Amino acid sequence: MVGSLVATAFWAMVPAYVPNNAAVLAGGGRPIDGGREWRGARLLGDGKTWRGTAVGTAVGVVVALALNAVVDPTSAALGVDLPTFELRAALGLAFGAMIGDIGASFLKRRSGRERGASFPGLDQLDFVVGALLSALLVAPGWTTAVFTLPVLAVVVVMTPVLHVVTNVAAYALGLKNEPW
Ligand code: CTP
Ligand code: K
Ligand code: MG
Repeated sequence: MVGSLVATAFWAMVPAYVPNNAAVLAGGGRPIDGGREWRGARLLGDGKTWRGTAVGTAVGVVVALALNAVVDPTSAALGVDLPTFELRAALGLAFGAMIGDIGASFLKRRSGRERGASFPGLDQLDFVVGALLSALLVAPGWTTAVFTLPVLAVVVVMTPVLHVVTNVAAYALGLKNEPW
């Protein structure tokens, strides 16, 4: 029961988990805000780039399509009925994750936090809120069918744990400047 919830929650969130990590590897180039400031601080900062956002979104969608290709054998192996991603849902999850992260940077700059500063809570869940809201917007039927309340509850508990672990690992590997 709990195992199948965790498997479903993780599977359904992979297209939202991948983009931010892909952006870390792909980042660089022109910042989205073009260097512009608002009320004495950068609008978003140099950590939110066009390339990181585009590559992150694309990688999230490609990974969702790859999961679709193996959904039947994986479901059979785990004994869980894992969801197939509608293309719109995959796009919503991946792009929404990036938008959530960008929104968090906007809030960080408004609250005087420099690029790279941590904002506990927001850092771990910004992309979850962005991904789920945008998936709900573009693929409402799919999103409400997959993200039932128990699955949502698992996502909210599991995601911060996975976020901390992957970011500490990326920092230890020298891929990221801060361990959050
Ligand atoms: N990145 C990017 N475009 C995005 C998101 C991330 O290019 N939309 C890249 C940037 O190189 C960024 C790195 O991924 O520095 C790490 O992402 P993140 O921790 O979200 O950004 P920070 O640099 O910490 O900036 P902020 O304080 O605004 O979160
Ligand atoms: K972030
Ligand atoms: Mg950061």
